[in-house]
Amino acid sequence: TVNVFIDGHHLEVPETMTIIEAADKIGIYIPRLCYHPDLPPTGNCGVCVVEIAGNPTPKRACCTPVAEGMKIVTNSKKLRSYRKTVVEMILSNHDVTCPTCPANNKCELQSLANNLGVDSEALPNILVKTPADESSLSIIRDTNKCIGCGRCITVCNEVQTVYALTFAERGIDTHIDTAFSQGMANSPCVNCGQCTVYCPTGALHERSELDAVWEAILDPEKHVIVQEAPSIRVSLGEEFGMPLGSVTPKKMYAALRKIGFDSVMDTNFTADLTIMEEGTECVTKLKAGEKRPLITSCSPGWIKFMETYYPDLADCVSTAKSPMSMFGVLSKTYYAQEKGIDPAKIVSVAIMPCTAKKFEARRPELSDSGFQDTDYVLTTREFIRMIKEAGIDFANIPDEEPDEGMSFYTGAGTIFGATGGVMEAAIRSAYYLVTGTDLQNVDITAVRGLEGVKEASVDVPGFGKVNVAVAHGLSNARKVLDRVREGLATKGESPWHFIEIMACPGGCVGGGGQPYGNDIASRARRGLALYEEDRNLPVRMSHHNPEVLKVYEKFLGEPNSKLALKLLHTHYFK
Ligand code: HC1
Repeated sequence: TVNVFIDGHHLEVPETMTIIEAADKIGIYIPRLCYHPDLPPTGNCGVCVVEIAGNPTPKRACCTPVAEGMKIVTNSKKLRSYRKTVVEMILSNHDVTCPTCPANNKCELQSLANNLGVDSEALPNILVKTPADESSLSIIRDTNKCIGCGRCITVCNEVQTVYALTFAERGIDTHIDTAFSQGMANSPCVNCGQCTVYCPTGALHERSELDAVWEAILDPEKHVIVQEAPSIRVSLGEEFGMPLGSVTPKKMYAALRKIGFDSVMDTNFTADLTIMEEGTECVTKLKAGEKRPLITSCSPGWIKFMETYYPDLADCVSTAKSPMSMFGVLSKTYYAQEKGIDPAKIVSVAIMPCTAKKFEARRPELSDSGFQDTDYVLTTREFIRMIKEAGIDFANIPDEEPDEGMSFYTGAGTIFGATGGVMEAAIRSAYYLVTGTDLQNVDITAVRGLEGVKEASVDVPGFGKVNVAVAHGLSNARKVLDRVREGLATKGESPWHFIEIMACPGGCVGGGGQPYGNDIASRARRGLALYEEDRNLPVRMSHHNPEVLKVYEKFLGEPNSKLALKLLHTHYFK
């Protein structure tokens, strides 16, 4: 450790720390723009400059390590003037249309300019506007709002190892771009949207489908059914003044009904159904002594990543559709039939923490109902806008129940939203499917938490050890997949029987469509909230979900039946 003095405060910190980390540790906030504590620093913007005794020029706190005896000043006339100049230069080349920007009130540049007293009206604006990249079904990249901080590049290349974005050209012409300016849709982008999470401005955001959903709701000819992903219920409260990690499914249903959806159901129901289908597929493979692993299929960012970087493992991916897509197809078949509604009049809307779900919904494979199974996907952020637009006081809206039919869920369904949750839910039911008895302790804690790769071995009587692995964030997925490849090549078998992969760090609670301020600490808190809900639910295993059993009884027959395979399974091959 070393002794440093920040604004006169003495502290002892590891010598590997940077000045900004040391200051954060004692609650001294150094203004910053390109720096984010979740990401390695790039030192691009120069806002976080500090004065160090004995150094004639200020240093960037994000990439200057502490040293023994260092005396640091974080706030002085000179520093305020430097910071203001940097922000003024950025703003004079920025599309300053804040009131209508998707990041309004959440924009880090906006709040920094405000804090520093920058008068944007008085600045010359030299921006030469260029059209936004709207090629992607999920993500819009508006370079007029880009400040060149490089966070999107860092998260895309280092955390996700997707390599869709890069710095292009040199000197004053340097800018962020896709390879050969071909647009996001023609890049390796997997639509995970982590770039939209870490973008400090509105340069990267989801393609909004809000207007189309409002239009459907207001059309008396349409029957609009809505589903909400597991992680939504633990992410809404934070935007409405409730504590981070508040569990609010019943306020969510009430808000959806007030907005005007005709039928309010729940994705968690089809999460349970997914376990029945995927669990059955897994048990069949285990019994057959399959040497290749079964890998979960519900994260669309992961599916596209597989298609791009690991197509040789495509046959290992479960054929079960994601819970969202199972819901979509059932809404236009089972539900339409039960309610006597013409499926052509049904508009199926999904509220997801995920930008890649917008891409998934439009995959041509996912139209087994005879229509596009899921019509529109709104991110959590879009749903929040919708709640605000409708003037709903979310924190105080009285709780309501969902509609019946496709809404009952178990604890297993709700933990899908946290990394390891799908695996834990699957183990709870796979055990039952093999042994015919329920697990005594359903808490599979070895697969919980934010460790990048988690492994466990489960003893299944009559079968033996089942080895499982869980990876979240695509750089972690690579570690697992490379070992699978190696195992298959050298020993003819995978080290694990069953693998869960989620594209986003933390799982869906950290999805690319989650509320602004979606850092690792918030993801951890939301994940814990899902486990808390699981603990408090009366049913915790998918195979005991009464509505799921009813769908099998009335419509599908049994798991992996001919109809179930037709409607609930697919093959993702590029
Ligand atoms: Fe997810 Fe899933 S858990 S993929 O993370 O399997 O998006 O929350 O809805 O489909 O259920 C997302 C979350 C979500 C699906 C489920």
